[in-house]
Amino acid sequence: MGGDVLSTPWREMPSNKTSDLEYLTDYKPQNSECQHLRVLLCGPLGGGKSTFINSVDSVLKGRITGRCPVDTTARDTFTKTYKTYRFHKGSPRAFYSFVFNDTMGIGSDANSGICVEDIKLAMMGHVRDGYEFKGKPLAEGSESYNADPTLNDKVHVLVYVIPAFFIPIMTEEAIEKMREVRLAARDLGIPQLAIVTKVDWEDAMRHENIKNVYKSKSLKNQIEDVSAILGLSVNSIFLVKNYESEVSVNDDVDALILGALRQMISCGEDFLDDL
Ligand SMILES: Nc1nc2c(ncn2[C@@H]2O[C@H](COP(=O)(O)OP(=O)(O)OP(=O)(O)O)[C@@H](O)[C@H]2O)c(=O)[nH]1
Ligand SMILES: [Mg+2]
Repeated sequence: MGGDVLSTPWREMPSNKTSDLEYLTDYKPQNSECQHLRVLLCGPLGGGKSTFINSVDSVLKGRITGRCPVDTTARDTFTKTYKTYRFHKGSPRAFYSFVFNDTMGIGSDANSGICVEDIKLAMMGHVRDGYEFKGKPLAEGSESYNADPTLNDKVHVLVYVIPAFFIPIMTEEAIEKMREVRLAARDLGIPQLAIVTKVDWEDAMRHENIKNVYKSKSLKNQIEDVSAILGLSVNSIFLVKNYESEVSVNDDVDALILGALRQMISCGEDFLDDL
């Protein structure tokens, strides 16, 4: 997993932490029917979806938190429940005006992981919080099925969470499932972005070198691979290192997370604004 580190970056490292934080703090959907913007995370099992939610919480709080349960044994699918995560702004009952939904991972064969139909139902706002994913899609008429979703319940931006070095080992079945999700999001008009996590798996990017991620040729290739598989433009794909074992936050890690987060919110806002 080694790779060349170029002397000049192929994309600027995000460096506007203060302005990104301000943007996120002040953000409110312009659309008056909507109280909060909803981001849906999906992607392969163990890709770092739940850890990304924790990372966002840590960046916003300025300290490491661990609200969303994650799998540290990396054996099997870990997230089994559909859940909305809000982020506290500091004072009681004050929340950021964006929320995240975590999903069960997409499996590498036909019978593992989330049913793609459930991702589609979630995008349309039909899945109620607390729903336990099963081997079959959520049935219309069941208790967890929201038959009459409001704009607040619907998803406003879809984010794929893909770990670095994953695309070459993806199975045909997993590619097909992602394709199905992509086409469903397209038909619903929902904007789509991706983050490539675990960039620290690239040997040259460990620890203090995270600031060099946008100089890594190998990580540039990762983004191009994700772009080819998901049909997203390379400028909608961002490199991220999640907080997975750290005890304190770090400026470079924060910058990557905040830069990606800001893009998610502004794309979702464009979608809401156009409705
Ligand atoms: N080194 C490193 N490890 C990470 C990163 N992001 C997540 N991990 C680890 O990857 C493992 C899986 O992370 P999760 O957040 O549970 O992944 P998930 O996508 O929610 O997985 P499912 O719920 O099973 O689909 C955990 O052990 C995390 O600590 C990262 O950026 N770098
Ligand atoms: Mg998870």
